[in-house]
Amino acid sequence: MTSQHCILIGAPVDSGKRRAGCLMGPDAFRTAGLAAALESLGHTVEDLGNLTPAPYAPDSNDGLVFARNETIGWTSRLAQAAEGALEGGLPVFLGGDHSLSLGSVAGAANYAAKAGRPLFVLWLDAHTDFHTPDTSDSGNLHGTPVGYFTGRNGFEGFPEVANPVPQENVCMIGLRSVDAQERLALEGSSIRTHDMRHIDENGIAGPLNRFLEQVAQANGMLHVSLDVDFLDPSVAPAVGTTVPGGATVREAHLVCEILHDSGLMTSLDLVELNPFLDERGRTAHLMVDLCASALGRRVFDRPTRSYQ
Ligand code: HAR
Ligand code: MN
Ligand code: MN
Ligand code: MN
Repeated sequence: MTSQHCILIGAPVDSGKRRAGCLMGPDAFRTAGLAAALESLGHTVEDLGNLTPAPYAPDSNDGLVFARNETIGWTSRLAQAAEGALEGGLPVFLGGDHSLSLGSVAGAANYAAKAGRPLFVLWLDAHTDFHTPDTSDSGNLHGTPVGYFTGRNGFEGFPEVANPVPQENVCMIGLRSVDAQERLALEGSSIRTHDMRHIDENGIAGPLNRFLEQVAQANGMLHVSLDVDFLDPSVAPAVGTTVPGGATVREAHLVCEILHDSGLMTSLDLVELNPFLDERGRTAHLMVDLCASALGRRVFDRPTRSYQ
């Protein structure tokens, strides 16, 4: 197994929605033993501690969009951090809510552009997060990262997206809560969407393997964004936006095991963990176990699949 240098980046972002608690996520991941789990797999681990947002104007919160300026501050700091960390290893962003991915993906895209490689994004989530600030009914910016990094209009005042991720490079798996405006926008897009019915009928490995073939053929970099609510709430209760009917523990591990075997993942977000809602740390531990699977934990060795 190839040893990697894992760079843990705490991103206690809590501005992406109104229910507080994701700011405790990074320390919950640490408490659940993330660094030790990765070291036990032979990787080196560097923990950069927790980031803070770039300076931002106070939010008045008198309009619909919640904590817009604070999220802008986080976006610029996280983009910088992602671009910098990719020089030295595999960044693992410890969220924080999903608005952190406005920055982590935009930064990864800047790095990929410098490296002359295309960036691909695997979005593991109950939600598509494809809103813009104009289309969102809730005004919660954790529902907008895919809209932002694919270059949709409506993000005035946010850092410019220098290298938008092409829609055909985005694959979503686990979907079961999509707003009308998102559905409309997705229908006119080339983003690949796999809802839970598709997974029920066909299994989760097929769509993932097809996407990974595409990444490999393009010599792409691959950012993986794992939202806690990808999982079924019965096994992962510590999230503010539970949606029944999510991925099982084994489906999620299989995704992570296949990701590891592909050797393609170059950065990872662990997002939306709200430790305030957890039951004795079980969600934090499950997310740590999934991260370990994505970095090579397995029961027995099996031949590595080739994507070339
Ligand atoms: N689509 C809804 C909204 O925009 C819910 C978004 C929830 N997003 C997350 N991350 N929890 O996926 O408000
Ligand atoms: Mn490995
Ligand atoms: Mn999400
Ligand atoms: Mn979600």
